[in-house]
This record gives sequence, structure tokens and C-alpha cells, in this order.
Amino acid sequence: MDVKTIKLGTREVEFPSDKLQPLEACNHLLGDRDALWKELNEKGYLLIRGMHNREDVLKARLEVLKTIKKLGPEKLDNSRPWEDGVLDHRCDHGCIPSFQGRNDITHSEAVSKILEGPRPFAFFKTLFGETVRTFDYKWLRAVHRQAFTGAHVDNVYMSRGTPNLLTMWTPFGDCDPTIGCLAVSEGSNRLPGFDKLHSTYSQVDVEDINLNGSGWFTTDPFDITYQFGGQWKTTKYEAGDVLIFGMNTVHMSTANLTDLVRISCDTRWQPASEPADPRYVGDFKPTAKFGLYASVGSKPRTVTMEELKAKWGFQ
Ligand SMILES: O=C(O)CCC(=O)C(=O)O
Repeated sequence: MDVKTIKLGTREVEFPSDKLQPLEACNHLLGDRDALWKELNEKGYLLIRGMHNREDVLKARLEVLKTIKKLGPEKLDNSRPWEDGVLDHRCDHGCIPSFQGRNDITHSEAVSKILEGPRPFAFFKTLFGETVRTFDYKWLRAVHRQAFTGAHVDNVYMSRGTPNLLTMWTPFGDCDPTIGCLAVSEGSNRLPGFDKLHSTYSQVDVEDINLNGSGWFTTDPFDITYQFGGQWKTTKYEAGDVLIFGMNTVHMSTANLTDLVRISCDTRWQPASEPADPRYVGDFKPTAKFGLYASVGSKPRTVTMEELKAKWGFQ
């Protein structure tokens, strides 16, 4: 494998290297429920190649690109075929509005064919051993140049239902770490070094405490490694591949160093018989400012992550 210099959050890092190693797929375990849970509990993630039909993912990608094109000029580069998803040089931060919770796009035929298709339903039914449901709210992202997601756990955003909740991250197209891929800190869900993080930060409900900020613990992956341990891992994903992980696995993304828009979506899965976080069930209106939270109101945002970290005794 060629070694490339990429960016994980704010850090330049070589991939693959000891700082950022390749994720390991678990396709050989498919159908073996106990083995899948063992893998998920040990590593904190399941990488499944070809979960979705590749052609269906590429069609969903085109649907999202069509939506971006319809937003008007200065989004996609007019001199290039819109199907390639090349960003206009003027399209910077905020140029493409958030698609999170936009059911009109995420529940369109082409997109829901993969996000709510028979394959993930069958997979999660086997995994949970019962009928499953997925949140109506989908975290669909169109990520511009240089942008990335900082290190966090999902529990801080969606802890008001069952803890038996899993995230499935689906890139809409082939996804090289240079365009922005999900990375996990392997073992962060269970290693003793993360105990203090999980008894403080991971217990927070960012909306409840009126957090002023994104809910990310840090934008620097080595803040995690040096303070708590774990091993950062990512991979080159192909259309159809997915990454699944639980609410306490620390994850982030590599930065988009290309001129292409990175399109991906995180969906959430749980046993149908258990309570779902009510904020993510139903239909949603686009929330221009706080796209992340389905139900956020206009409450003032008072506490910052820096203040919380100081209180907990973290750097
Ligand atoms: O796609 C991203 O940049 C972040 C995704 C994420 O944080 C998640 O799937 O929970």
C-alpha cells in the first residue's frame, strides 16, 4: 500500500503508519452473531465491505449531487460534469447547507433504498437478534474542502433512548482518506485508559447542558492517544462499504484535502422493542444554525468544552 500524507482532524499524518493504521474488515464473521459482537466489543467497530449494493450507492450519490446542483451556481464547478462532484473554487465553509435531518433528501427513493434498504435491516436483525428500527433522522453530509469532524463519542448526542444503539457510517461513493473518511480509535470503547473519559465527557447530553460548540472532545487525534491510549485506524472505503460502531467508540474523520465534495451519511440502529431517542423520530424542519440536533430551540449556549475539560482535569 502506498504511504500518503493526509490530515486526521488538525494533524498531518502518514497513512498507513504507526499513528494511523488500516481498519480490518469482518466479512468473514457475517452470519455469526456471537463472533460479530465479540469483534465489536473488542475493537469498538465492525468494518463491512459491500454491505450495500455498489450501484445503488452510486445512484444515491447522484441524487445528492443533483440536489447540490439545484442549490444554484457557485456550489459545483460548472466547467466539470456535475456527476463528478467537483466543488466550485468559491464553495467554502457553509456554501452547502446542512442536509442533516432533511427527510426530503434522505428519504428520497434513491437514498432510502440504501439507508433503509433490506440489507442493513437484515444485518442488524441478525446482530440484535430481533426486529430493528432506524432513526428517521439521518446525518447526511456534503463536506467541503479542508473540513473534517473532530473526535467525539455519539452518546453525547443521542442518549435519550436505549443504550443498545449503533451507528452505521456509509460513504456515498469510493472514499479515499484524502477526501474525508471515518477513523476510529480502536479499543476506545473498553480500554481502562478511557474510563475517566467515559465517566465524564461520554455521559454529557450536549443539548441538556446547553453546550456552546459542536460536542467534539478535540480536533487533535493525538490528544486522545496521548491522554487515553487506543489506536487510530481508517481505510480506503469503496461504495457499498460501511463502518459500524457503538455509542462509546471515539471517532473522527480525516480532512477533505481534495476539490471533490465528500458525501456520506450516518444512520442509527437499535432493537425495535426498546425506546428510541424522541428527538430523532418523525419528520424534521431544516434547522439552519444547529443542524445537528433535531429539536434544538433558541436556548442560550452557556458551557464550552474547554471549561468542561478543565473541570474534569483533562488537557
Ligand atoms: O462523517 C463524518 O464526518 C462524521 C460521522 C460521525 O461522526 C458519525 O458517523 O457518528
